[in-house]
Amino acid sequence: MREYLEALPRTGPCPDWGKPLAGSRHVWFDQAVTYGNNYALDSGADGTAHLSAQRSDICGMNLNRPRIMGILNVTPDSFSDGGDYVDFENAVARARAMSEDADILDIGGESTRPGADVVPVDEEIRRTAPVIEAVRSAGITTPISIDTRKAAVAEAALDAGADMINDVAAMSHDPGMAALAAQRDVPICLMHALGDPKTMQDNPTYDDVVAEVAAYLETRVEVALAAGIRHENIIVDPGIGFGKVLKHNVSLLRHLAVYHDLGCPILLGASRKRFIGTISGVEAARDRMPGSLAVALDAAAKGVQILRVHDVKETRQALRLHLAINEVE
Ligand code: HH2
Repeated sequence: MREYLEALPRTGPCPDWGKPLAGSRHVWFDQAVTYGNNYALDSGADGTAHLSAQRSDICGMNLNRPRIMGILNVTPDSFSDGGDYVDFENAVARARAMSEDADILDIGGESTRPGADVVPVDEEIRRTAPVIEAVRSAGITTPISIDTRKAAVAEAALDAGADMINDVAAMSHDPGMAALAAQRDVPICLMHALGDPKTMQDNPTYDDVVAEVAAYLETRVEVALAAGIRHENIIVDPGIGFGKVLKHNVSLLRHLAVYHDLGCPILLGASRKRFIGTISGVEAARDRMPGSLAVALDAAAKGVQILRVHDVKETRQALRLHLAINEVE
């Protein structure tokens, strides 16, 4: 496994002696360490240009400031909003409400919570494609991402008006996913998961979760490139809660800046997840919004470009304040 460079992120407008982190308008760095070894490099050192380079636009969005991906689960059993939006009208109404504050809508028809069963392809298409069509017919133009591990579901969603693919299995569940993303030339998020949802929380173990997740994502980026997916279309995600216990999630969040070394935009999905309940002592997933905001702002301060959240309006308000204080004028 190679060593990864971790920029030490600082918020605020970038001074003369620093470099913007991934082209950010509110996060910069003047030091990067080799993850794990605390080997400091100065700002002029070779090897940090890819840490500061501006990332490519995704779905026409400049990623020099954090973007919000609003979650719409059209499932009966998702861990925090299961059953809320299975009704067609409710789903479109929720998409409309979120589109006021979200930069992307992430629509999913299969829960990937720990222990969840696989949903048959036909059923997943039946849940998602008509909702995407209806959202488009309703004149909602916000970019749509399809949250699926299956190429046939992604294809039906793209045909119905979706713009990007969010694959929590990083194209390992369905090898057809890589060819589809390449052929349709759409952005794809590659997320790390250890095992599949059914078994992923059965005692996951790592020697070094941060480095192992980075190495996995790096390999999946290579697989994607080899399949003809353009680098500009690849997003990476460390996969909070997917085959990780509390200490793993905390390590990943502490060292999120390591993933800038992969040269792709970073997406983070931490919203309302179990570790927030464990740390804060709040049992009900729906009551974990304040903890979710704390994690979202911390991730934004580490230069994470896309925040996948349930509480879109609240996250927008928090980010507005964060950017008002820290962004370049
Ligand atoms: N988390 C979930 C689903 N999709 N996609 C990405 N890229 N990153 C994530 O962390 C992620 C994801 C799980 O959350 P949710 O959709 O709210 O629940 P469920 O899987 O139960 O539908």
